[in-house]
Amino acid sequence: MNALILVDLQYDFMPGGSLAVPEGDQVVPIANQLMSDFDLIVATQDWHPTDHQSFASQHPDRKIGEQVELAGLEQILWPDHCVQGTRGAEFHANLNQDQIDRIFTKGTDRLVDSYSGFYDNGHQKSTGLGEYLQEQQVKSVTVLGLAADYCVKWTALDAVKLGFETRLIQHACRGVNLSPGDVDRAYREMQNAGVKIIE
Ligand code: VGL
Ligand code: ZN
Repeated sequence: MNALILVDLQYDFMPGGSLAVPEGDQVVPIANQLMSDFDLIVATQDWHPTDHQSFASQHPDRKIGEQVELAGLEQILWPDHCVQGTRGAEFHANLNQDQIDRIFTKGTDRLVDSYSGFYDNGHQKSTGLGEYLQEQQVKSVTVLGLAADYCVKWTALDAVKLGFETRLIQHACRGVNLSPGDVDRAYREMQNAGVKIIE
């Protein structure tokens, strides 16, 4: 069995969203086209409470892009995004949601962020995605989505660690590039870890 993992194709990561990824919306039609090539389609959904501690708004003396310590980990502060139940947390309306077999939410614990679709950043709690893919006898996963230098990267790295043959569709990913070159570095890091980058 092979699975397609759609990472965070939500309005807040699209142009106009609160944590907009440049050209993020261009990924959606590519995701739709690829769906028919896979046995199983899963999606991750960033799903934060209003007071999530990755939000700069929760740290009055800090600004977006600065770092704090959260759950003993370095945490970049983001604008409020993907708040549970808001439009920004919804999947893009053009995404073929009928084809998605299961959705895994992440970032629900206010005290720890979760870039990977498999685990929180402290690797303490599973979202259930890994167990689900194993139950379904999935051997190979293909990852695409947003953002290439955060959630896509950590999802692909965890997929390799869990023993899945892991591919990434580069033209179906876009990144934040908080620092110039972050996206290119993310692709190199994934490749070095064993992710097969498909151009
Ligand atoms: C993401 C930053 C914060 C992502 C989610 O989906 O890449 N990035 N939350
Ligand atoms: Zn988030």
